[in-house]
Amino acid sequence: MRWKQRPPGSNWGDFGPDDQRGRMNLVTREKVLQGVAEVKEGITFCCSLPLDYPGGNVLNPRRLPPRLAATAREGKQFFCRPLDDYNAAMTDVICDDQALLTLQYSTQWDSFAHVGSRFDADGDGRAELVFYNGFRAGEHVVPAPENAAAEPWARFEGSAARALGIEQLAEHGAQGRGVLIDLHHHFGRERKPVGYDDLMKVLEKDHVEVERGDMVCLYTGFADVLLEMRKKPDPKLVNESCTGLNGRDEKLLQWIGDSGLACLLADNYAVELIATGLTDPLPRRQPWLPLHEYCLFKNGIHLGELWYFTELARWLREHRRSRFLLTAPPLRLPGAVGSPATPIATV
Ligand code: UVW
Repeated sequence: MRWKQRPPGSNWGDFGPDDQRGRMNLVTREKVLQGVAEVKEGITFCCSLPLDYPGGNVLNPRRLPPRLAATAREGKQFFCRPLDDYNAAMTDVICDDQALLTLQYSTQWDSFAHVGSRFDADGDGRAELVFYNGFRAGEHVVPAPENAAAEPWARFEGSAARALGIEQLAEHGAQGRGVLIDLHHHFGRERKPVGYDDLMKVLEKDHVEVERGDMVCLYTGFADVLLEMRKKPDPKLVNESCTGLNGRDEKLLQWIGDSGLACLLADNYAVELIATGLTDPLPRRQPWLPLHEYCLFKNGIHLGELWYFTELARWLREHRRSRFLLTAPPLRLPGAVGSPATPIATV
Protein backbone atom coordinates (compact mmCIF):
# COMPACT_ATOMS: atom_id res chain seq x y z
CA MET A 1 0.00 0.00 0.00
CA ARG A 2 1.24 3.48 -0.85
CA TRP A 3 -0.77 5.02 2.00
CA LYS A 4 -1.74 4.29 5.61
CA GLN A 5 -4.39 6.96 5.90
CA ARG A 6 -6.54 8.43 3.18
CA PRO A 7 -7.81 12.02 3.05
CA PRO A 8 -11.20 12.57 4.72
CA GLY A 9 -13.99 12.45 2.13
CA SER A 10 -11.87 10.49 -0.34
CA ASN A 11 -12.48 7.16 -2.08
CA TRP A 12 -8.84 6.02 -2.29
CA GLY A 13 -8.66 2.26 -2.56
CA ASP A 14 -12.35 1.77 -3.32
CA PHE A 15 -11.59 0.89 -6.96
CA GLY A 16 -8.53 -1.14 -5.97
CA PRO A 17 -5.16 -0.26 -4.41
CA ASP A 18 -3.54 0.57 -7.77
CA ASP A 19 -6.53 2.16 -9.48
CA GLN A 20 -5.72 5.06 -11.83
CA ARG A 21 -9.10 5.51 -13.49
CA GLY A 22 -11.22 6.65 -10.56
CA ARG A 23 -14.88 7.24 -11.18
CA MET A 24 -14.51 6.47 -14.90
CA ASN A 25 -14.68 2.88 -13.60
CA LEU A 26 -18.41 3.60 -13.31
CA VAL A 27 -18.62 4.12 -17.07
CA THR A 28 -19.34 0.47 -17.70
CA ARG A 29 -20.64 -1.38 -20.76
CA GLU A 30 -24.16 -0.62 -19.50
CA LYS A 31 -23.42 3.09 -19.35
CA VAL A 32 -22.07 3.07 -22.91
CA LEU A 33 -25.26 1.32 -24.02
CA GLN A 34 -27.32 3.93 -22.15
CA GLY A 35 -25.41 6.58 -24.08
CA VAL A 36 -25.96 4.82 -27.38
CA ALA A 37 -29.68 4.53 -26.55
CA GLU A 38 -29.83 8.36 -26.51
CA VAL A 39 -28.89 8.46 -30.22
CA LYS A 40 -32.17 8.95 -32.01
CA GLU A 41 -31.50 11.58 -34.69
CA GLY A 42 -27.91 10.96 -35.78
CA ILE A 43 -27.05 14.64 -35.21
CA THR A 44 -23.53 15.36 -33.94
CA PHE A 45 -22.21 18.39 -32.08
CA CYS A 46 -18.54 19.30 -31.84
CA CYS A 47 -17.92 20.15 -28.17
CA SER A 48 -14.46 21.67 -28.66
CA LEU A 49 -13.36 25.23 -29.10
CA PRO A 50 -10.89 25.81 -31.93
CA LEU A 51 -7.70 24.84 -30.07
CA ASP A 52 -6.09 28.22 -30.73
CA TYR A 53 -8.70 29.80 -28.40
CA PRO A 54 -8.83 31.58 -25.91
CA GLY A 55 -5.93 33.49 -27.56
CA GLY A 56 -2.94 35.04 -25.77
CA ASN A 57 -2.20 34.01 -22.20
CA VAL A 58 -4.62 36.17 -20.23
CA LEU A 59 -6.53 33.17 -18.86
CA ASN A 60 -3.39 31.51 -17.57
CA PRO A 61 0.06 33.10 -17.92
CA ARG A 62 1.83 29.71 -18.15
CA ARG A 63 -0.25 28.48 -21.07
CA LEU A 64 0.57 29.74 -24.54
CA PRO A 65 -1.27 29.34 -27.84
CA PRO A 66 -0.27 26.44 -30.07
CA ARG A 67 2.49 26.93 -32.62
CA LEU A 68 2.52 25.03 -35.88
CA ALA A 69 5.56 24.48 -38.07
CA ALA A 70 6.39 22.40 -41.07
CA THR A 71 8.68 19.42 -40.67
CA ALA A 72 11.92 19.55 -42.63
CA ARG A 73 14.26 17.25 -44.43
CA GLU A 74 17.75 18.19 -45.57
CA GLY A 75 17.11 21.75 -44.43
CA LYS A 76 14.01 22.22 -46.60
CA GLN A 77 10.47 22.33 -45.32
CA PHE A 78 8.15 19.50 -46.15
CA PHE A 79 5.14 21.64 -46.95
CA CYS A 80 3.63 21.69 -50.44
CA ARG A 81 6.69 19.70 -51.36
CA PRO A 82 6.57 18.02 -54.78
CA LEU A 83 8.32 14.68 -54.69
CA ASP A 84 9.65 15.24 -58.19
CA ASP A 85 12.28 17.29 -56.25
CA TYR A 86 13.64 13.85 -55.36
CA ASN A 87 12.48 11.68 -58.19
CA ALA A 88 11.31 13.12 -61.50
CA ALA A 89 8.94 10.18 -61.95
CA MET A 90 6.90 11.02 -58.79
CA THR A 91 3.73 13.13 -58.90
CA ASP A 92 2.97 13.42 -55.14
CA VAL A 93 2.94 16.73 -53.24
CA ILE A 94 3.40 16.39 -49.48
CA CYS A 95 2.75 18.51 -46.36
CA ASP A 96 3.40 17.53 -42.81
CA ASP A 97 3.76 19.52 -39.65
CA GLN A 98 4.55 19.65 -35.97
CA ALA A 99 3.02 21.53 -33.03
CA LEU A 100 4.23 23.10 -29.83
CA LEU A 101 1.08 22.55 -27.83
CA THR A 102 0.34 23.53 -24.23
CA LEU A 103 -1.86 20.55 -23.47
CA GLN A 104 -4.26 22.49 -21.20
CA TYR A 105 -4.47 25.65 -23.30
CA SER A 106 -7.95 25.17 -24.74
CA THR A 107 -10.60 22.42 -24.65
CA GLN A 108 -8.96 19.91 -22.37
CA TRP A 109 -9.10 16.97 -20.00
CA ASP A 110 -7.32 17.10 -16.63
CA SER A 111 -5.80 13.84 -15.43
CA PHE A 112 -5.45 13.04 -11.73
CA ALA A 113 -1.81 14.07 -12.01
CA HIS A 114 -2.92 17.68 -12.58
CA VAL A 115 -3.67 18.51 -8.93
CA GLY A 116 -2.39 16.73 -5.84
CA SER A 117 -2.04 17.92 -2.27
CA ARG A 118 0.32 18.20 0.65
CA PHE A 119 -1.06 15.38 2.83
CA ASP A 120 0.34 12.92 5.34
CA ALA A 121 -0.59 9.69 3.55
CA ASP A 122 2.02 7.47 5.24
CA GLY A 123 1.00 8.58 8.75
CA ASP A 124 4.51 9.64 9.82
CA GLY A 125 3.29 13.03 11.01
CA ARG A 126 4.74 14.90 8.02
CA ALA A 127 2.72 15.85 4.96
CA GLU A 128 4.17 14.74 1.64
CA LEU A 129 3.22 15.67 -1.93
CA VAL A 130 0.70 13.09 -3.06
CA PHE A 131 -1.85 12.52 -5.75
CA TYR A 132 -5.00 10.40 -6.14
CA ASN A 133 -4.76 6.95 -4.52
CA GLY A 134 -1.49 7.83 -2.83
CA PHE A 135 0.72 8.11 -5.90
CA ARG A 136 3.75 10.23 -5.02
CA ALA A 137 5.36 13.32 -6.42
CA GLY A 138 8.94 12.51 -7.38
CA GLU A 139 8.33 8.78 -7.64
CA HIS A 140 5.22 8.50 -9.83
CA VAL A 141 4.59 12.07 -10.96
CA VAL A 142 8.06 13.28 -11.76
CA PRO A 143 9.32 16.81 -12.46
CA ALA A 144 11.90 17.33 -15.20
CA PRO A 145 15.62 17.83 -14.65
CA GLU A 146 16.40 21.45 -15.49
CA ASN A 147 18.38 22.13 -18.64
CA ALA A 148 19.28 25.83 -18.44
CA ALA A 149 21.00 25.70 -21.84
CA ALA A 150 17.87 24.54 -23.68
CA GLU A 151 15.60 26.90 -25.58
CA PRO A 152 12.99 28.32 -23.14
CA TRP A 153 10.12 25.91 -23.87
CA ALA A 154 12.38 22.88 -23.41
CA ARG A 155 14.04 23.99 -20.19
CA PHE A 156 11.98 21.49 -18.20
CA GLU A 157 11.63 18.83 -20.85
CA GLY A 158 11.13 15.33 -19.49
CA SER A 159 8.45 15.86 -16.83
CA ALA A 160 6.31 12.71 -16.66
CA ALA A 161 3.22 11.36 -14.99
CA ARG A 162 4.50 7.79 -14.80
CA ALA A 163 1.26 7.01 -12.99
CA LEU A 164 -2.09 8.79 -13.34
CA GLY A 165 -1.24 10.20 -16.82
CA ILE A 166 -3.98 11.07 -19.23
CA GLU A 167 -3.37 7.89 -21.23
CA GLN A 168 -5.21 6.04 -18.46
CA LEU A 169 -8.42 7.79 -19.49
CA ALA A 170 -7.68 7.22 -23.18
CA GLU A 171 -7.20 3.51 -22.55
CA HIS A 172 -10.43 3.27 -20.58
CA GLY A 173 -12.30 4.93 -23.47
CA ALA A 174 -13.90 8.28 -22.71
CA GLN A 175 -17.34 7.44 -24.01
CA GLY A 176 -20.64 7.15 -22.22
CA ARG A 177 -23.89 8.89 -21.43
CA GLY A 178 -23.56 12.66 -21.25
CA VAL A 179 -25.99 14.80 -19.26
CA LEU A 180 -26.07 18.54 -19.80
CA ILE A 181 -26.92 21.03 -17.06
CA ASP A 182 -27.77 24.40 -18.59
CA LEU A 183 -26.60 26.97 -16.02
CA HIS A 184 -26.52 29.67 -18.69
CA HIS A 185 -30.28 29.47 -19.19
CA HIS A 186 -30.88 30.27 -15.52
CA PHE A 187 -28.06 32.65 -14.65
CA GLY A 188 -27.02 34.17 -18.00
CA ARG A 189 -23.54 35.65 -17.93
CA GLU A 190 -23.71 36.67 -14.27
CA ARG A 191 -20.46 35.89 -12.47
CA LYS A 192 -21.86 33.57 -9.83
CA PRO A 193 -20.51 30.68 -7.79
CA VAL A 194 -23.17 27.98 -8.12
CA GLY A 195 -23.70 26.05 -4.91
CA TYR A 196 -25.73 22.99 -4.02
CA ASP A 197 -29.04 24.84 -3.57
CA ASP A 198 -28.71 26.66 -6.93
CA LEU A 199 -27.77 23.46 -8.71
CA MET A 200 -30.66 21.49 -7.22
CA LYS A 201 -33.12 24.19 -8.33
CA VAL A 202 -31.76 24.04 -11.89
CA LEU A 203 -31.97 20.24 -11.98
CA GLU A 204 -35.55 20.37 -10.70
CA LYS A 205 -36.74 23.14 -13.03
CA ASP A 206 -35.19 21.47 -16.09
CA HIS A 207 -36.14 17.91 -15.08
CA VAL A 208 -32.51 16.82 -15.31
CA GLU A 209 -31.46 13.66 -13.51
CA VAL A 210 -27.85 12.73 -12.84
CA GLU A 211 -27.27 9.02 -12.32
CA ARG A 212 -24.29 6.91 -11.34
CA GLY A 213 -21.73 6.75 -14.16
CA ASP A 214 -23.06 9.77 -16.09
CA MET A 215 -20.59 12.18 -17.70
CA VAL A 216 -21.90 15.54 -16.49
CA CYS A 217 -21.52 18.67 -18.64
CA LEU A 218 -22.08 22.26 -17.43
CA TYR A 219 -23.01 24.92 -19.97
CA THR A 220 -22.17 28.36 -18.56
CA GLY A 221 -21.76 30.46 -21.74
CA PHE A 222 -18.12 31.28 -20.92
CA ALA A 223 -16.84 29.72 -24.16
CA ASP A 224 -19.21 32.03 -26.08
CA VAL A 225 -17.67 35.04 -24.32
CA LEU A 226 -14.21 33.81 -25.38
CA LEU A 227 -15.28 33.26 -28.98
CA GLU A 228 -16.76 36.76 -29.16
CA MET A 229 -13.40 38.23 -28.13
CA ARG A 230 -11.75 36.67 -31.22
CA LYS A 231 -8.52 35.54 -29.58
CA LYS A 232 -7.96 38.88 -27.83
CA PRO A 233 -9.44 38.12 -24.41
CA ASP A 234 -10.23 41.14 -22.24
CA PRO A 235 -8.95 40.34 -18.70
CA LYS A 236 -11.86 42.19 -17.08
CA LEU A 237 -14.51 40.28 -19.03
CA VAL A 238 -12.73 37.00 -18.50
CA ASN A 239 -12.69 37.58 -14.74
CA GLU A 240 -16.23 38.86 -14.50
CA SER A 241 -18.26 36.55 -16.73
CA CYS A 242 -20.41 33.50 -16.18
CA THR A 243 -20.96 30.89 -13.55
CA GLY A 244 -18.77 28.17 -12.11
CA LEU A 245 -19.32 25.69 -9.32
CA ASN A 246 -18.70 26.88 -5.77
CA GLY A 247 -15.88 24.60 -4.65
CA ARG A 248 -16.16 25.91 -1.08
CA ASP A 249 -19.73 24.62 -0.72
CA GLU A 250 -19.32 21.38 1.23
CA LYS A 251 -22.87 20.29 0.41
CA LEU A 252 -22.13 20.60 -3.30
CA LEU A 253 -18.94 18.54 -2.94
CA GLN A 254 -20.90 15.92 -1.00
CA TRP A 255 -23.48 15.79 -3.81
CA ILE A 256 -20.72 15.30 -6.40
CA GLY A 257 -19.48 12.42 -4.28
CA ASP A 258 -22.90 10.87 -3.63
CA SER A 259 -24.31 11.30 -7.16
CA GLY A 260 -21.83 8.81 -8.61
CA LEU A 261 -21.20 11.08 -11.60
CA ALA A 262 -18.18 9.82 -13.54
CA CYS A 263 -16.59 13.11 -14.59
CA LEU A 264 -17.34 16.84 -14.64
CA LEU A 265 -16.96 18.88 -17.83
CA ALA A 266 -17.59 22.57 -18.31
CA ASP A 267 -17.26 25.29 -20.93
CA ASN A 268 -15.71 27.65 -18.37
CA TYR A 269 -12.11 28.01 -17.31
CA ALA A 270 -11.88 25.73 -14.29
CA VAL A 271 -15.31 24.07 -13.69
CA GLU A 272 -15.24 25.84 -10.30
CA LEU A 273 -15.13 29.60 -9.94
CA ILE A 274 -11.69 30.52 -8.64
CA ALA A 275 -12.36 32.69 -5.62
CA THR A 276 -8.90 34.00 -4.74
CA GLY A 277 -5.78 35.14 -6.55
CA LEU A 278 -2.76 32.86 -6.25
CA THR A 279 -0.99 35.17 -3.82
CA ASP A 280 -4.03 36.49 -1.90
CA PRO A 281 -3.86 35.88 1.89
CA LEU A 282 -6.06 33.01 3.17
CA PRO A 283 -7.40 32.70 6.73
CA ARG A 284 -6.00 29.14 7.18
CA ARG A 285 -4.21 26.40 5.23
CA GLN A 286 -6.60 25.20 2.57
CA PRO A 287 -6.64 24.30 -1.13
CA TRP A 288 -6.66 27.12 -3.66
CA LEU A 289 -8.88 24.98 -5.90
CA PRO A 290 -11.16 23.05 -3.53
CA LEU A 291 -13.25 21.40 -6.24
CA HIS A 292 -10.09 20.27 -8.04
CA GLU A 293 -8.87 18.85 -4.74
CA TYR A 294 -12.15 17.04 -4.12
CA CYS A 295 -12.40 15.66 -7.65
CA LEU A 296 -8.86 15.05 -8.91
CA PHE A 297 -7.02 14.36 -5.67
CA LYS A 298 -9.59 12.81 -3.36
CA ASN A 299 -12.11 11.03 -5.55
CA GLY A 300 -10.63 10.32 -8.97
CA ILE A 301 -13.13 12.43 -10.91
CA HIS A 302 -11.67 13.77 -14.15
CA LEU A 303 -12.38 17.39 -15.01
CA GLY A 304 -12.82 18.86 -18.48
CA GLU A 305 -12.48 22.58 -19.06
CA LEU A 306 -13.08 25.10 -21.83
CA TRP A 307 -15.36 22.69 -23.68
CA TYR A 308 -17.98 24.09 -26.05
CA PHE A 309 -21.66 23.28 -25.54
CA THR A 310 -23.57 26.17 -27.13
CA GLU A 311 -25.37 24.46 -30.04
CA LEU A 312 -25.79 21.24 -28.09
CA ALA A 313 -27.44 23.10 -25.19
CA ARG A 314 -29.77 24.95 -27.57
CA TRP A 315 -30.79 21.75 -29.36
CA LEU A 316 -31.37 19.84 -26.13
CA ARG A 317 -33.56 22.63 -24.71
CA GLU A 318 -35.60 22.87 -27.92
CA HIS A 319 -36.17 19.13 -27.79
CA ARG A 320 -36.71 18.93 -24.02
CA ARG A 321 -33.81 16.58 -23.58
CA SER A 322 -30.69 16.59 -21.42
CA ARG A 323 -28.97 13.29 -22.33
CA PHE A 324 -26.80 12.22 -25.27
CA LEU A 325 -23.95 9.96 -26.25
CA LEU A 326 -20.64 11.63 -25.38
CA THR A 327 -17.46 10.49 -27.10
CA ALA A 328 -14.44 12.43 -25.89
CA PRO A 329 -11.10 10.63 -26.10
CA PRO A 330 -8.03 12.46 -24.86
CA LEU A 331 -4.70 11.86 -26.58
CA ARG A 332 -3.14 8.54 -25.66
CA LEU A 333 0.06 10.33 -24.83
CA PRO A 334 1.93 8.43 -22.10
CA GLY A 335 3.04 10.60 -19.19
CA ALA A 336 0.97 13.66 -20.11
CA VAL A 337 -0.96 15.43 -17.35
CA GLY A 338 -3.61 16.99 -19.57
CA SER A 339 -4.83 16.59 -23.08
CA PRO A 340 -6.67 18.56 -25.71
CA ALA A 341 -9.95 16.98 -26.71
CA THR A 342 -12.36 17.23 -29.60
CA PRO A 343 -15.46 15.73 -27.96
CA ILE A 344 -18.55 14.79 -29.92
CA ALA A 345 -22.08 14.72 -28.53
CA THR A 346 -24.52 12.63 -30.56
CA VAL A 347 -28.27 12.92 -30.11
C1 UVW B 1 -5.27 25.58 -13.01
O1 UVW B 1 -4.09 25.50 -12.92
C2 UVW B 1 -5.99 26.83 -12.64
O2 UVW B 1 -5.88 24.51 -13.40
P1 UVW B 1 -7.14 24.28 -14.34
O3 UVW B 1 -6.75 24.60 -15.74
O4 UVW B 1 -7.43 22.85 -14.14
O5 UVW B 1 -8.25 25.17 -13.89
